[in-house]
Amino acid sequence: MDRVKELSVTTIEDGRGELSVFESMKSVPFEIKRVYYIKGMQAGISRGFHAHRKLSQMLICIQGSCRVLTDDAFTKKEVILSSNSKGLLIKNMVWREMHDFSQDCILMVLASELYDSEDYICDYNCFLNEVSPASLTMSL
Ligand code: T46
Repeated sequence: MDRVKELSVTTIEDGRGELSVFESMKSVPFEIKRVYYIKGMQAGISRGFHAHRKLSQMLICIQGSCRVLTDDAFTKKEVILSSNSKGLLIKNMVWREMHDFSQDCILMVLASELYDSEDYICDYNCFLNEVSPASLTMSL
């Protein structure tokens, strides 16, 4: 499944702590136009449940952990994010769900586009109907 990829994040650790680096078009394979993070999830809460028509993103759990389910309409994949040294690249036209957030989880997301509510596909059957070779715009 090449629309979802685990990437390593350069993390420099010294006696003072850790520093992690994200560079557009280098370790992050797109121009970063937006950064957001989610935190403060209550136990049992899940998020996501949508795909994006155009947007590609890289998810990094900078604290705590969560489980990310992805589905490109052909293959489902589950990844546990529990380290700030691992990023999960999710290209456009991939259904995603985030589950099992730890109480201290901070999930940071680097995005290839500005926020656009029209880019979301929130109905799974609509997502399946829209998947076509022409819709798969981003390649590594
Ligand atoms: C994704 C996963 C990983 C904004 O106003 N601007 C923004 O940039 C974003 C990301 C969200 N919002 C608003 C839209 C909703 O009213 O914030 C509210 C919560 O967003 P949403 O329900 O989409 O949150 P999640 O956690 O389900 O999904 C988010 C991203 O929206 C999505 O692109 O892939 O994180």
